[in-house]
Amino acid sequence: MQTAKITARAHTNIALIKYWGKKDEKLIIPQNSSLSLTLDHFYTDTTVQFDENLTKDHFSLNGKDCEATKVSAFLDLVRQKSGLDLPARVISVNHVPTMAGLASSASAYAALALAASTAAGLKLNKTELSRLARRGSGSACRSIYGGFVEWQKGHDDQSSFAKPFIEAPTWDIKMIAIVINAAKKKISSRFGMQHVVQTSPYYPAWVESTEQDLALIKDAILQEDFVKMGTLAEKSAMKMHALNLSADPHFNYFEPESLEAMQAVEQLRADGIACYYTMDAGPNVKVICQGQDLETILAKLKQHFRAEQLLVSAPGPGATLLER
Ligand code: 2P0
Repeated sequence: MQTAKITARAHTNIALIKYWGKKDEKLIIPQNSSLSLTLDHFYTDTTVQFDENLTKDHFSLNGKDCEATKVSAFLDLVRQKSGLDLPARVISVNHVPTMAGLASSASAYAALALAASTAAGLKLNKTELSRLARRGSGSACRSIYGGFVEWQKGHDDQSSFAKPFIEAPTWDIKMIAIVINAAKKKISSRFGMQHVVQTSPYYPAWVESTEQDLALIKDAILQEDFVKMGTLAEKSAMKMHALNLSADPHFNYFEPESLEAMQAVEQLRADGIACYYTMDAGPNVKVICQGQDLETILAKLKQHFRAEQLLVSAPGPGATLLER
């Protein structure tokens, strides 16, 4: 017996209010709610077929066979829910420029959740899909939706999922990813955030102040107040990185060029251009701006970085099934 072969596409997302720390490591319940923007430029296509002729799960990524342990653990959740106890073949392709280093577990697990649950015959609604994707990687629960998305932290498996905030923003927002180092990150998000929860004396202040930042950024987005939104996004990112600097032992994701990028953005701001930076668990800097300023900002950044290091994206859609 073979199930239908199902392909799903999901896009990555950039958090404007960051998720950094878990309450429950196994179920991936976060300490704080977060808010992101799904991006059109970076996505993953994943095909899943369950097949009784296989002896174990197979997983290929960008045409190469890979270790399937993590994918298998995720498929086990789908097998438990559906009662379909068969191995599967999973084929994933990341549509992210190879040098970008931006391939994200968010698009990967959102696409896998949709493709695997559909192939197994489960008809999950978006809330259920978001909860399932969360079990693979926290940020993946946000990639089920397009546009601005809020992950409401909840307190258990049932109550922790993402919700659309504004699914199809009419606002002309762009994000420039400055690729500084495409190598694999030194400290995984999973380890980094766990270490911070356990050792940073500032962690309780993060949780408390992030709730306020989240309420404020939602107001800013509703009012299409770009300056207010960007200011809050930059602040959330720097607070997250301050947690890493305050951990014991401390660590950070900055490289000299990350600081150079941040200074270039600050200089643009001093010159009257509204643009703000954010950074995740790696050295790449992402600049949020409005379409009207894109060319001016790119021209300035090209004084510091090669054109191939600058990748532009706009708000993108939620996870969807592809006809194959
Ligand atoms: C975020 N990041 O909100 C934060 C900001 C990176 C920095 O979510 O352990 O791959 O799988 O839940 O989701 C990246 O961490 O971590 C992330 P797990 P995940 O986007």
